Amino acid sequence: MKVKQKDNTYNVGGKFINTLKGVKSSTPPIWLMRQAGRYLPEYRKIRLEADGFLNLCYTPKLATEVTLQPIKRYDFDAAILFSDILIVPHALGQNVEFLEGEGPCLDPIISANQLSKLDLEKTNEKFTLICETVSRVRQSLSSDKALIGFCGGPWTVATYMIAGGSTVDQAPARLFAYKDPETFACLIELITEASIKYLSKQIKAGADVVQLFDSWAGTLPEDEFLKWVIRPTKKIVSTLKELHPNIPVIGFPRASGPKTLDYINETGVKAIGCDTSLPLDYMRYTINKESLVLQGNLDPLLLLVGGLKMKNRINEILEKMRNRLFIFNLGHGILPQTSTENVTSLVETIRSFK
Ligand code: 1CP
Repeated sequence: MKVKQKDNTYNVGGKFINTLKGVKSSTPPIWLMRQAGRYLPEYRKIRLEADGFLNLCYTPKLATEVTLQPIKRYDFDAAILFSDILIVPHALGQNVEFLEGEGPCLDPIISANQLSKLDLEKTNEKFTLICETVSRVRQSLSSDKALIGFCGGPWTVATYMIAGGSTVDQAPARLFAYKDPETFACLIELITEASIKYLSKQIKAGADVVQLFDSWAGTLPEDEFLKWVIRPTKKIVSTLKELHPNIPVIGFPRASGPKTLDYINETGVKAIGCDTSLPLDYMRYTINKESLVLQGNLDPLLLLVGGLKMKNRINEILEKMRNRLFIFNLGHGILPQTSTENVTSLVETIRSFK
């Protein structure tokens, strides 16, 4: 049970949850997007033992171990469930594979015919397996650490379902939405319903907070952004608020630039993940909403480079975010080539900031 203490702090989730509830601390809580993954030798070892990436996601014992690896090594303030945003299409019945060295490969949705074969009822079995990992992690994690559940934003998930994988700009979904908006709206609605069901199940299993990864949000012009990013996100956030009023939602509408303000004002997210391209002054002063928690936004390439250049930028970010509700993170996922020493140095730099 998450109980509010006399001093206004909370008993589960430590500094991370306290920040999300409006309690400031001397240095910000830290986690990194994609913190469990290929840059870690201990991850690569388990990944070799597991029979494929999806199998790793669906094996609670191994997925639990991988989720906890970055916490053991770096003492981050939050663990993020080890899974993937493409679990939702897979659970709905779409064929999804992760080919070695090539990334995701899906049987693309090219018309209403493929869409009609997907089924919300089918998701239970796979969602249950993933949520078994959530409850195992929560049991193993000390109470001062938070557990982040997640799924993809409906728009971003739809881009993969339609393109059948990664492309440079995920344009096939944009094209589909222009040509056949009715069918596209049905797809977005299905993903939205599945996401609500999935996140709610993660929360019941022990997730203390959830993040929506809308990595391709920035590709849309404003009208489309409203239809395919803001409205579905608003539905997810408002339904989760009704079902689980104490669970904060972090939105990450990557590369949305000035549309980030509409996203914040319309969706009701508690925290906003800022990507690398968002200026610090914009974060600190233009997003003028003191109750909103900011998260971000060190360039993952600077973490790769390390040394003084990285430290200087970290200090610049921390200085700008002084006295602001803030969670330290990267502006996008950690790169597989990143050295583990640079991550150690990042954590030390943040925790020794005065
Ligand atoms: O071979 C391997 O080991 C697979 C590499 C890998 C990993 C470690 C993939 C394939 N997914 C993941 C885990 C993952 N993915 C997590 C949990 C771990 C953590 O954060 O520590 C999360 C939150 C994701 C989210 C995810 N998957 C996003 C959103 C964030 C982002 O980076 O933009 C996206 C777009 C995906 C799709 C995906 N999964 C994997 C790949 C190679 C891709 C395609 C990425 C692309 O299009 O560039």
